Amino acid sequence: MKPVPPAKQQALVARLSKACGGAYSPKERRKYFLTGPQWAAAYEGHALFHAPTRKPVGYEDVIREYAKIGIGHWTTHDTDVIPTDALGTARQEEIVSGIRKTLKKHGLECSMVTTETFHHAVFAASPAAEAPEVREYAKWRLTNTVQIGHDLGARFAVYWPGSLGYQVQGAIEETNTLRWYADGLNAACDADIAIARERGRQTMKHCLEAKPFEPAAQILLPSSDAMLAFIYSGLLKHPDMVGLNPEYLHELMWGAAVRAALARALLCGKLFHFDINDGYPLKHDVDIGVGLVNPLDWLNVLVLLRTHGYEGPFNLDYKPPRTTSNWGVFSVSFPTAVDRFITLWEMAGEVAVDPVIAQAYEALKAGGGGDPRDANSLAEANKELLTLHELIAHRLFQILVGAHRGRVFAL
Ligand code: GCO
Ligand code: MN
Ligand code: MN
Repeated sequence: MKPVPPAKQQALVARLSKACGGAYSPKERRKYFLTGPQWAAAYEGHALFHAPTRKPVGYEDVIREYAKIGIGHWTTHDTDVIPTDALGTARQEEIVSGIRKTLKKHGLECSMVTTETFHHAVFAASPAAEAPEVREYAKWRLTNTVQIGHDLGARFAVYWPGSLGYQVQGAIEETNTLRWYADGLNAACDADIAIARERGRQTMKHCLEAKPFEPAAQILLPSSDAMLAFIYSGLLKHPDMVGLNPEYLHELMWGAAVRAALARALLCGKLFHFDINDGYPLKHDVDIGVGLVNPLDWLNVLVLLRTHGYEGPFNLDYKPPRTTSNWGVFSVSFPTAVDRFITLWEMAGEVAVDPVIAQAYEALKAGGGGDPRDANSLAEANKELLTLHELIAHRLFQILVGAHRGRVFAL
């Protein structure tokens, strides 16, 4: 094949993406509580070892393109849209009112706001630094974000304390740092209660997001489970207002079974929000689009969430790869991520009503009888039934590849 000239490349990608088929309509996509982060679409492809490969994109473009795709909700960090120096000034009000207008114009809602407490040099020693003035500043940032959230009608606030940790051991005293971090969250919840009362609105759901590695070398709250312990530690003034925003990849990164991590959050009533993406265990935070690495695991995750009636947001917190162009972000990356999610969600519905799986679970729960005081008799009584575990896994694979609907390969 001859080289494809740059002017013809978009048309080629568009033709091949059409050839993939299976795209849902924007109307169908809007039925799901899918939320699109400003920072995900605006990610320029940069990293420690990478120069940017894409041009900056502002909120107007992101919101307009999300609307076209059928992503009905938008999420943002404070500094994704407001320069640090403009926070709390009249410029903030102007920007927030511009965002409100743009959202309205395109029929989108802002569902979640989050505070950037990791990028700026002021947070070099985390938002819970030793210096009381830095902590005062962090509290102000968190409460300012809560106010922006109310201004934009958001129902969720997310906190990712990735800088809460250390590079060298002994430099900080962990119990102090955690207490100081709790003070910041308490200030955010208090501000929320006051603003909600004043404006006749509901308070927000405050969601903690864990990541086991990066950017601190050692992280004080590295997993969703650590955060549950923190919520119930007695340090929080309003533990009922605080829950979790697990991220699929962040649990997988430390080698967890993501589904089990989510199950523990569900049991505590703390699964408030969910960041969806994909990647590999024991690697850095590659933030790949949902379903591209672990579709079978994803199917299982969604079976669990459907079974338990999870109704919170699915936040598309991934990073379009550096090899995708600015045009490709909105024409390929986001629509295909959304469509894989919806397909997996539908498959999870099929798992829930699959007669093979239903009968297998029922039989397993009925058990094989036997004498409850006799280990050998119990083992014998259940021996053949337990083969169903592997059969269930095979059936899930069949549902993933469509074999349950008659899709066949050469037999
Ligand atoms: C990551 C994190 C972030 C957070 C975001 C919200 O992957 O590095 O998930 O994307 O979700 O900062 O606070
Ligand atoms: Mn991540
Ligand atoms: Mn995330």
